[in-house]
Amino acid sequence: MTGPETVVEVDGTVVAVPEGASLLAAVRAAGIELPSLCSDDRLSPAGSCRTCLVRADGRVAAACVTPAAPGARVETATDDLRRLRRDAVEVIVSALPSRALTTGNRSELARVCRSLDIGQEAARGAGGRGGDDSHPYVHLDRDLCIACGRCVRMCAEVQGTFALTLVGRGADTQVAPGTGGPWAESDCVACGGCVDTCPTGAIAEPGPGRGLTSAHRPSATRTTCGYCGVGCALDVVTRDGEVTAVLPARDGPVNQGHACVKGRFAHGYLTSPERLTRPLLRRDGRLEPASWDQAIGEVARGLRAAVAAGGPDAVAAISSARATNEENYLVQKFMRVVVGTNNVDNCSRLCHSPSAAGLTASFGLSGGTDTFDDVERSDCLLVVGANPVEAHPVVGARLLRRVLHGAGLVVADPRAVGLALHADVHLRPRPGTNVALFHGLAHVLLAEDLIDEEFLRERATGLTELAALLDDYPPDRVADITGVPATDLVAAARLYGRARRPAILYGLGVTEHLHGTDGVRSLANLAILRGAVGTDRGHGVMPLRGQNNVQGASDMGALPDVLPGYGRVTDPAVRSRAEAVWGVPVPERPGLRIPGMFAAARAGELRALWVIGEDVCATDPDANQVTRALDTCPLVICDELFLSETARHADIVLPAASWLEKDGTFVNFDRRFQRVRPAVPPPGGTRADFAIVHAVASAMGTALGCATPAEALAECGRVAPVFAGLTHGRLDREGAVPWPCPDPGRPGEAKLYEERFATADGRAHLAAPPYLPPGEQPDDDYPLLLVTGRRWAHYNSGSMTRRGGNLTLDPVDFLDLHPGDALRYAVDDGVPVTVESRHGRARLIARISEQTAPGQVFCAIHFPGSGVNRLTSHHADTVTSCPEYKVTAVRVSGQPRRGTTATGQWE
Ligand SMILES: Nc1nc2c(c(=O)[nH]1)N[C@H]1C(S)=C(S)[C@@H](COP(=O)(O)OP(=O)(O)OC[C@H]3O[C@@H](n4cnc5c(=O)[nH]c(N)nc54)[C@H](O)[C@@H]3O)O[C@H]1N2
Ligand SMILES: Nc1nc2c(c(=O)[nH]1)N[C@H]1C(S)=C(S)[C@@H](COP(=O)(O)OP(=O)(O)OC[C@H]3O[C@@H](n4cnc5c(=O)[nH]c(N)nc54)[C@H](O)[C@@H]3O)O[C@H]1N2
Ligand SMILES: [Mo]
Repeated sequence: MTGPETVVEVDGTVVAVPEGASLLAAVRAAGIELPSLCSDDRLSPAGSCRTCLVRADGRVAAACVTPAAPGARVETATDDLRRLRRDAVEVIVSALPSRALTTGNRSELARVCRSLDIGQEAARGAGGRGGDDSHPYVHLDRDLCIACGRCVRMCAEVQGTFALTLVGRGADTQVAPGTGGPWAESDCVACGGCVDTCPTGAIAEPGPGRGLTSAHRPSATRTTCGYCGVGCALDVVTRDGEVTAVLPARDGPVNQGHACVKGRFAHGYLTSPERLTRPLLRRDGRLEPASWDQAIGEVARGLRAAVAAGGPDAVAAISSARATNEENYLVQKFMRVVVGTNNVDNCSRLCHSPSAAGLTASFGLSGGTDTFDDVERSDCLLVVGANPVEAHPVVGARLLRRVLHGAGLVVADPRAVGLALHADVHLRPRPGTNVALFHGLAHVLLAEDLIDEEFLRERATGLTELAALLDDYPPDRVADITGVPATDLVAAARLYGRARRPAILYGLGVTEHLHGTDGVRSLANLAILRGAVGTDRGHGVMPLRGQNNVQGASDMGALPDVLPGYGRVTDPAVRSRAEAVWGVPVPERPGLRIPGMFAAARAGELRALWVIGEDVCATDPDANQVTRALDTCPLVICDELFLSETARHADIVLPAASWLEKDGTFVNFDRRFQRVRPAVPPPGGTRADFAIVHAVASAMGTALGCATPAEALAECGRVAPVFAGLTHGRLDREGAVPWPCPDPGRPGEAKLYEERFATADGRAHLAAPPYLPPGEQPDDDYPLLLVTGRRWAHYNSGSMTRRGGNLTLDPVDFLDLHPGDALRYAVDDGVPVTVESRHGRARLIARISEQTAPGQVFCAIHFPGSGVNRLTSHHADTVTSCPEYKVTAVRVSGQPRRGTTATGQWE
């Protein structure tokens, strides 16, 4: 235990609990279980059910709401207390229908009744209140509601959605969605928190998982979520080789008993009839089933032929940020060792490659600077170009909780995203103007002396150049460039500058721009100016990295210019360390980045492309050109779960296992390695990417070594000293370990740079890039600015979330536009619209909303059929080639409903 303690005596046993803990915690610490139907450790206590009565220093009290006073003497076991508690439970039960206590019922209430010997006959309620089964994942049986309020508190305090309320009076009080209508139409975002806390099963997941909650500690497989980069620990319950329920782990280091709609519920894809279960080979223009032997043989033959015709650099691979570290390690090893090329990349290219480049240049390492646990304790959060409420919901909820408890919040996002509603200042820059915005904030920090001079003197470089540049970015000029009022800019800079421990979190709104790396660096400047990185005066700069394992895919060296651990391929010392382990020379010329691979394919220079778990035809920009590249490339191999847009253009499709079916590790957004374990066997006919890469290597006559994922991680630690302390065994024991972790006997480094920065001179580097405009600007032909991004219910290409209940939650692909623009371009709410850019055309459904600013429209990327990435351009970050997904000039034309004219006026 850390921190001050309180010592109390419970039934004669002396126990110590953290100061401020409740009597209930003390009773539990003494190993005694009490019923406590309105209590959940994740929530503030309510004290409403009166089932946890104890006697403290002579007075009867509800243990859950009574703080443990130092030296208190607590009694729990006297006959009168037992009777009081039993009576309280009996009163609650008497109002419920008998099905509340059926045999085999898994609810907390049923367990409590069993322990108190309360039989089913005690449940004498008439029932008849009805239910709500409108929602795919959350069903309500009103008869079982005991109005304990746990669901309401879970939704408010942990999830921060405030979707639920208690309605009715007295014995008739029950939970209901706050919006009054059916659950499916409420504000519920299906995090599953209410399901997990409900003690009676009134709120439950339909189907075989009904009644299972994390409180049961059922026999389950502990794994790490395979959707986004938060890294939630999940317990997967199975029966007969199928997933019954996915429960949030209470001891999950990041999620702490919480989850979101994807990890918790979106596993229906596993058993989708569309799941690929046999390899496919293109014959006479059509993809036809083949055996694994045939398919692997074809891959090996095709790759050998490509090398024979064009040399090793005529082959390229896109590795998967959805796949494990060990798979990524193996893919890059295969490319370097078997093929002999550095042509390997991963979707970090499309996402946070500017973070990797920018953070490395500013601080030395390619990752967030602090642990999220610290960031969450900050007193001022600056959240920039990120929408964690939808894209990293568990992190979004933890941030919101912090803000509701008093932390300052500045949100910088052109759209009114979820967190902006709670912000002290919401800056709404024009998309593509971040660098000017950040310089504006830095200007105010300097002008108002909100900087840490000692830190700048001792631990940073570049102040003179930056200060000179910032002269050109006074608030008024920045207001002109960004559209952000100067007063808001000043207010935001003061909040950040005056906070005791400010923290920066950011997302793709910073990186996916023509000048994304400049954006990251000028954002990092703020933390450096303020001395809020590598010190106890702030919590640094944290990219909210996207895919479950995008940090790991890059850490493992699935990148064209670096080997595992980020040593440059051009550095002979780095190569020779890898060569010593791999036993072959490593090619020294950096390989192609993803856009370069497509360009080489279109130019006829790339002869084979292996795409592993990335739907490039749907998610890479300027999709028409991507498709052309694949169609020109003589051999395209695709490892997939489904016949994705990319798979349709492949010559060989290999059916792959997914995260719930395989073994390995992922690295989450704050650099924590965590174990991934198979909860169910891969469907017959599929193979893990790990096995596929091994099979191809052997068919090409090379044994890659590291036969198991555990061996692959251990080998990676020999190539890359920063991972040398990490093994599966250690992670099995410790749960999560952050890198850098060079030593098996020492903890990894959660907070970086406390002594020195990892740059060559040990200092943080301020950068002074001038603001340069985005690649596209609106004009008369394309007057609107399209921003693309994410929505809560779907994940990226949607290949997994569209195959299950999430599709009911979010069935169509919307284009959000401002009411003024809707009027101007004669677009009605709910009608199909055509969106055109200089590069292509997409079809979406208009949704009129003030979430987007006038002149801007927004859509997501979750329905490839709509063609959103046919609109996006070839413009990309000048340093890293990360696409400028956030700025595309478009025009919109709708089909006005009857009653409007082309000018939007009512007839
Ligand atoms: N539900 C869900 N969750 C996901 C994903 C998903 O598809 N669905 N994908 C995962 C992946 S791969 C990633 S990378 C992350 C992404 O997570 P985020 O980075 O949070 O996601 P986005 O919605 O792409 O973009 C974030 C915000 O940037 C804003 N923005 C656009 N242009 C600018 C600008 O010029 N300046 C500023 N300041 N802001 C701007 C947009 O309005 C948007 O709200 O999410 C991960 N989590
Ligand atoms: N317009 C626009 N486009 C964008 C973005 C944007 O903001 N705007 N964001 C970009 C970003 S940040 C990203 S990360 C990309 C994401 O783009 P993608 O990586 O293409 O998207 P995903 O849907 O996550 O997954 C890719 C495929 O992997 C398959 N898959 C899942 N798990 C596995 C596995 O274990 N093995 C194998 N072999 N396959 C698997 C899935 O079925 C899916 O088809 O999209 C980018 N595209
Ligand atoms: Mo991403």
